[in-house]
Amino acid sequence: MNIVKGCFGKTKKGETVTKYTLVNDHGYSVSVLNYGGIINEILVPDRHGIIKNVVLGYNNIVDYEENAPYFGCITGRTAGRIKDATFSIGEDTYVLGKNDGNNNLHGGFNALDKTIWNITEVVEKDVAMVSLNYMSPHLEEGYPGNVDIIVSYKWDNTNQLSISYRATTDQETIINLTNHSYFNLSGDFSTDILDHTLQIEADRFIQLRKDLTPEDISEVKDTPFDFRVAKTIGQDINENNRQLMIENGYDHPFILDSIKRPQITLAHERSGRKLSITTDETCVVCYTGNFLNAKFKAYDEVPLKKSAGVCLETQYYPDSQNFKLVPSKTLKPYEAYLTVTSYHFTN
Ligand code: G6D
Repeated sequence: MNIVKGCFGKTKKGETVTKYTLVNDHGYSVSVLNYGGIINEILVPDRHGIIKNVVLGYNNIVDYEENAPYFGCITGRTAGRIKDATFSIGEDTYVLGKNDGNNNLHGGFNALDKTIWNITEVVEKDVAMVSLNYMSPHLEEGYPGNVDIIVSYKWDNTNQLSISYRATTDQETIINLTNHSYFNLSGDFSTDILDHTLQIEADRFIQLRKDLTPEDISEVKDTPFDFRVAKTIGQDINENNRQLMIENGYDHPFILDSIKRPQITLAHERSGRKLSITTDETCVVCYTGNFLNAKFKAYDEVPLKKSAGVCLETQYYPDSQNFKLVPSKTLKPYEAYLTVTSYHFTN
């Protein structure tokens, strides 16, 4: 195991962006930036041992700062949308940035995806890890509490990437973190992921309003949202279904089965690459890159098409303070927020 550091560039504010590449003994690697905790590359083999990068991203910081739909980033303080960009805790109401119409998306205008994180490195015999730390001050982007956040990326010799999210606060607050990587297991970003097979152990999903905030809970049975048996993402994506039509594809939280592991499996038949995701979280948002288009050029050269990548964002119920059909969840001063999601790549 090894960690290779390299300069990735400087932000508009002149902050140095460093790339940390975690390399295992097989030569397969995960690269992470201190800017936004972005997963910049994941290099894993196909069935013939050919190594390709399987996540969308850029090889320059300007594009990440100015033209990135959350490629690979730590997302928060709250992943997803907060209706009307407001929430209450007890008698107190908090107002967040309205960076998505009338709602807050992914923590606001200058959220964790645009933050410079302090990184520490650990290399052991079978594990390489980077831990990213950031102290988010009280009322940053409108959220209460001085919140100390640690996100760790651990890469090992079985090609498993484990992401742990930890946080503590000095005042009751809300926090719901995820990673927003776009996977394309073919490694060819000129293609889309409609040929990937996906299995999600979820009997229910969350229906969204037209403004994409959580509205209702529905069974997946007899709908295009039934991924309990593996099927290609493209099989039902163009069905005449209201939820698919308002979202221009899948962009929905799935409520995960609490027993079966791994809960999510993504596979690409032609290359033989497979991704198995195991999480202690309640939901996964499956977003099929519905708004990707040629203005996004992966790694400076490949103009993307719609659905060039699929996001599988594990998290708690989105907007649980406002979405009354799920238990609301806050972080209190005497508690610790801790959640772990593992991504196991096989071929
Ligand atoms: C769109 O609705 C989707 C989100 O789910 C996604 O995270 C974002 O694009 C990148 O707003």
